[in-house]
Amino acid sequence: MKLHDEQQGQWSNRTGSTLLEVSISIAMVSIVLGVAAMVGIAGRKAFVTANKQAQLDSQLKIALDRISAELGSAISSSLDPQLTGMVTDTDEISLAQVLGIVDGVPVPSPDLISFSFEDDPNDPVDGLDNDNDGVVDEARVVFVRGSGGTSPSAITICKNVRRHLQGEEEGGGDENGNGLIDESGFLIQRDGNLLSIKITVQGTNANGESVTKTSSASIVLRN
Ligand SMILES: [Ca+2]
Ligand SMILES: [Ca+2]
Ligand SMILES: [Ca+2]
Repeated sequence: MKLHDEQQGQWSNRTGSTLLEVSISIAMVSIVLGVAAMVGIAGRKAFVTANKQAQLDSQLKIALDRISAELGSAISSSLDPQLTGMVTDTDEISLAQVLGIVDGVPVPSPDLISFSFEDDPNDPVDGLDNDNDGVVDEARVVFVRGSGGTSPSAITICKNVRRHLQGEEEGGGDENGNGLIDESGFLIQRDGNLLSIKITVQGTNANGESVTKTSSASIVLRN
Protein backbone atom coordinates (compact mmCIF):
# COMPACT_ATOMS: atom_id res chain seq x y z
CA MET A 1 0.00 0.00 0.00
CA LYS A 2 2.88 2.29 0.80
CA LEU A 3 4.31 1.68 -2.59
CA HIS A 4 0.93 2.45 -4.14
CA ASP A 5 0.63 5.68 -2.12
CA GLU A 6 4.12 6.72 -3.16
CA GLN A 7 3.32 5.96 -6.80
CA GLN A 8 0.04 7.84 -6.50
CA GLY A 9 1.91 10.79 -4.97
CA GLN A 10 4.47 10.75 -7.76
CA TRP A 11 1.72 10.63 -10.36
CA SER A 12 -0.04 13.56 -8.62
CA ASN A 13 3.21 15.60 -8.56
CA ARG A 14 3.97 14.80 -12.16
CA THR A 15 0.45 15.72 -13.21
CA GLY A 16 0.68 18.99 -11.22
CA SER A 17 4.01 19.90 -12.79
CA THR A 18 2.68 19.19 -16.22
CA LEU A 19 -0.35 21.42 -15.70
CA LEU A 20 1.90 24.18 -14.35
CA GLU A 21 4.20 23.85 -17.32
CA VAL A 22 1.26 23.95 -19.72
CA SER A 23 -0.14 27.03 -17.97
CA ILE A 24 3.23 28.81 -18.19
CA SER A 25 3.58 27.82 -21.82
CA ILE A 26 0.10 29.13 -22.65
CA ALA A 27 0.85 32.37 -20.79
CA MET A 28 4.17 32.81 -22.63
CA VAL A 29 2.61 32.07 -26.02
CA SER A 30 -0.18 34.55 -25.22
CA ILE A 31 2.37 37.22 -24.32
CA VAL A 32 4.40 36.57 -27.47
CA LEU A 33 1.26 36.65 -29.64
CA GLY A 34 0.07 39.79 -27.87
CA VAL A 35 3.39 41.57 -28.43
CA ALA A 36 3.46 40.41 -32.05
CA ALA A 37 -0.08 41.75 -32.57
CA MET A 38 0.86 45.09 -30.97
CA VAL A 39 4.00 45.36 -33.12
CA GLY A 40 1.90 44.48 -36.18
CA ILE A 41 -0.74 47.14 -35.39
CA ALA A 42 1.91 49.78 -34.63
CA GLY A 43 3.78 48.89 -37.82
CA ARG A 44 0.65 49.13 -39.94
CA LYS A 45 -0.30 52.43 -38.31
CA ALA A 46 3.17 53.86 -39.00
CA PHE A 47 2.98 52.59 -42.58
CA VAL A 48 -0.41 54.15 -43.42
CA THR A 49 0.65 57.46 -41.83
CA ALA A 50 3.97 57.48 -43.72
CA ASN A 51 2.12 56.59 -46.91
CA LYS A 52 -0.25 59.57 -46.55
CA GLN A 53 2.62 61.88 -45.61
CA ALA A 54 4.45 60.85 -48.79
CA GLN A 55 1.33 61.69 -50.83
CA LEU A 56 1.03 65.10 -49.17
CA ASP A 57 4.79 65.71 -49.65
CA SER A 58 4.47 64.98 -53.34
CA GLN A 59 1.45 67.29 -53.67
CA LEU A 60 3.34 70.10 -51.85
CA LYS A 61 6.45 69.66 -53.99
CA ILE A 62 4.47 69.99 -57.23
CA ALA A 63 2.72 73.15 -55.97
CA LEU A 64 5.86 74.81 -54.58
CA ASP A 65 7.89 73.98 -57.70
CA ARG A 66 5.24 75.69 -59.84
CA ILE A 67 5.04 78.74 -57.56
CA SER A 68 8.85 79.02 -57.44
CA ALA A 69 9.10 78.78 -61.23
CA GLU A 70 6.49 81.52 -61.77
CA LEU A 71 7.82 83.84 -59.06
CA GLY A 72 11.41 83.39 -60.26
CA SER A 73 10.70 85.79 -63.13
CA ALA A 74 8.67 88.29 -61.09
CA ILE A 75 9.34 92.01 -61.31
CA SER A 76 9.68 92.96 -57.66
CA SER A 77 8.24 96.46 -58.09
CA SER A 78 5.03 94.89 -59.44
CA LEU A 79 4.29 92.76 -56.38
CA ASP A 80 0.87 93.55 -54.95
CA PRO A 81 1.05 93.74 -51.99
CA GLN A 82 4.68 94.85 -51.86
CA LEU A 83 5.22 93.33 -48.40
CA THR A 84 7.93 95.86 -47.57
CA GLY A 85 6.00 98.10 -45.18
CA MET A 86 4.01 97.28 -42.08
CA VAL A 87 2.45 94.29 -43.85
CA THR A 88 5.05 91.61 -44.48
CA ASP A 89 2.84 88.62 -45.14
CA THR A 90 -0.15 87.71 -47.28
CA ASP A 91 -2.10 84.75 -48.66
CA GLU A 92 -2.85 86.48 -51.95
CA ILE A 93 -0.39 88.12 -54.33
CA SER A 94 -0.35 89.34 -57.91
CA LEU A 95 2.61 90.44 -60.02
CA ALA A 96 4.01 91.00 -63.49
CA GLN A 97 6.68 88.75 -64.97
CA VAL A 98 9.69 89.75 -67.03
CA LEU A 99 9.00 89.72 -70.77
CA GLY A 100 12.51 90.83 -71.69
CA ILE A 101 15.32 93.23 -70.79
CA VAL A 102 15.77 96.53 -72.74
CA ASP A 103 18.78 98.71 -71.90
CA GLY A 104 19.15 96.78 -68.68
CA VAL A 105 15.58 97.47 -67.65
CA PRO A 106 13.12 94.55 -67.25
CA VAL A 107 10.04 94.83 -69.46
CA PRO A 108 6.90 93.59 -67.70
CA SER A 109 4.50 91.16 -69.29
CA PRO A 110 1.15 92.75 -70.20
CA ASP A 111 -0.73 90.14 -68.16
CA LEU A 112 -0.43 89.71 -64.43
CA ILE A 113 -0.34 86.42 -62.62
CA SER A 114 -1.68 85.74 -59.13
CA PHE A 115 -1.65 83.13 -56.40
CA SER A 116 -4.38 83.13 -53.79
CA PHE A 117 -5.80 81.16 -50.88
CA GLU A 118 -9.41 80.34 -51.72
CA ASP A 119 -12.20 78.44 -50.01
CA ASP A 120 -12.94 75.06 -51.56
CA PRO A 121 -16.37 75.48 -53.21
CA ASN A 122 -17.14 71.85 -52.33
CA ASP A 123 -16.63 72.48 -48.61
CA PRO A 124 -17.93 75.91 -47.56
CA VAL A 125 -16.71 77.32 -44.25
CA ASP A 126 -19.35 76.07 -41.84
CA GLY A 127 -17.44 73.75 -39.49
CA LEU A 128 -18.67 70.68 -41.41
CA ASP A 129 -16.91 68.30 -43.80
CA ASN A 130 -19.45 68.86 -46.58
CA ASP A 131 -17.57 66.81 -49.20
CA ASN A 132 -16.82 63.93 -46.78
CA ASP A 133 -13.09 63.79 -47.51
CA GLY A 134 -12.12 63.78 -43.82
CA VAL A 135 -10.96 67.41 -43.78
CA VAL A 136 -13.20 70.19 -42.48
CA ASP A 137 -13.51 73.47 -44.41
CA GLU A 138 -10.34 72.89 -46.44
CA ALA A 139 -9.09 75.53 -48.86
CA ARG A 140 -6.91 75.53 -51.97
CA VAL A 141 -4.24 77.60 -53.67
CA VAL A 142 -5.39 78.98 -57.01
CA PHE A 143 -3.05 80.21 -59.76
CA VAL A 144 -4.44 82.70 -62.27
CA ARG A 145 -2.73 83.74 -65.48
CA GLY A 146 -4.09 86.94 -66.98
CA SER A 147 -5.26 88.10 -63.57
CA GLY A 148 -7.30 91.30 -63.87
CA GLY A 149 -7.49 90.88 -67.66
CA THR A 150 -10.41 90.02 -69.91
CA SER A 151 -9.72 86.29 -70.18
CA PRO A 152 -8.04 85.02 -67.03
CA SER A 153 -7.34 81.31 -66.72
CA ALA A 154 -7.44 79.81 -63.23
CA ILE A 155 -6.20 76.44 -62.03
CA THR A 156 -5.99 74.86 -58.58
CA ILE A 157 -2.33 74.09 -57.92
CA CYS A 158 -2.78 72.79 -54.37
CA LYS A 159 -5.88 71.32 -52.76
CA ASN A 160 -6.72 70.26 -49.20
CA VAL A 161 -4.92 73.31 -47.82
CA ARG A 162 -5.44 73.72 -44.08
CA ARG A 163 -7.35 76.88 -43.13
CA HIS A 164 -4.44 77.92 -40.93
CA LEU A 165 -0.73 77.20 -41.02
CA GLN A 166 0.32 74.10 -39.06
CA GLY A 167 -0.08 74.63 -35.32
CA GLU A 168 -2.27 77.71 -35.70
CA GLU A 169 -5.92 77.66 -34.61
CA GLU A 170 -8.78 80.07 -35.24
CA GLY A 171 -9.37 82.48 -32.40
CA GLY A 172 -7.06 85.50 -32.40
CA GLY A 173 -3.96 83.90 -30.83
CA ASP A 174 -0.54 82.92 -32.16
CA GLU A 175 -0.57 79.24 -31.21
CA ASN A 176 2.38 78.25 -33.40
CA GLY A 177 4.53 81.13 -32.12
CA ASN A 178 5.64 82.55 -35.48
CA GLY A 179 4.58 86.11 -34.68
CA LEU A 180 1.50 85.96 -36.91
CA ILE A 181 -2.09 85.68 -35.72
CA ASP A 182 -4.52 83.34 -37.50
CA GLU A 183 -2.30 83.18 -40.61
CA SER A 184 -3.73 80.99 -43.34
CA GLY A 185 -2.36 77.69 -44.61
CA PHE A 186 -0.85 79.50 -47.60
CA LEU A 187 1.63 82.09 -46.39
CA ILE A 188 3.82 84.43 -48.43
CA GLN A 189 6.41 86.53 -46.59
CA ARG A 190 9.07 88.92 -47.83
CA ASP A 191 12.40 89.87 -46.33
CA GLY A 192 14.26 92.23 -48.69
CA ASN A 193 14.62 90.37 -51.98
CA LEU A 194 13.71 87.02 -50.49
CA LEU A 195 10.19 85.67 -50.75
CA SER A 196 9.29 82.67 -48.65
CA ILE A 197 6.25 80.50 -49.30
CA LYS A 198 4.73 78.04 -46.83
CA ILE A 199 1.81 75.70 -47.41
CA THR A 200 0.12 73.36 -44.92
CA VAL A 201 -2.03 70.54 -46.30
CA GLN A 202 -4.17 68.02 -44.53
CA GLY A 203 -5.58 64.61 -45.30
CA THR A 204 -6.70 61.39 -43.67
CA ASN A 205 -4.83 58.11 -43.77
CA ALA A 206 -6.33 54.66 -44.38
CA ASN A 207 -7.27 54.46 -40.69
CA GLY A 208 -9.25 57.69 -40.93
CA GLU A 209 -6.70 59.63 -38.85
CA SER A 210 -5.76 63.20 -39.70
CA VAL A 211 -2.30 63.78 -41.22
CA THR A 212 -0.87 67.30 -41.59
CA LYS A 213 2.19 68.34 -43.59
CA THR A 214 3.92 71.69 -44.19
CA SER A 215 6.56 72.54 -46.78
CA SER A 216 8.24 75.78 -47.73
CA ALA A 217 10.24 77.31 -50.56
CA SER A 218 12.35 80.46 -50.88
CA ILE A 219 12.61 82.57 -54.02
CA VAL A 220 15.15 85.34 -54.65
CA LEU A 221 13.64 88.32 -56.51
CA ARG A 222 16.18 89.16 -59.26
CA ASN A 223 14.36 91.85 -61.21
CA1 LIG B 1 -17.49 72.82 -44.60
CA1 LIG C 1 -13.81 68.37 -46.66
CA1 LIG D 1 0.81 82.08 -35.85
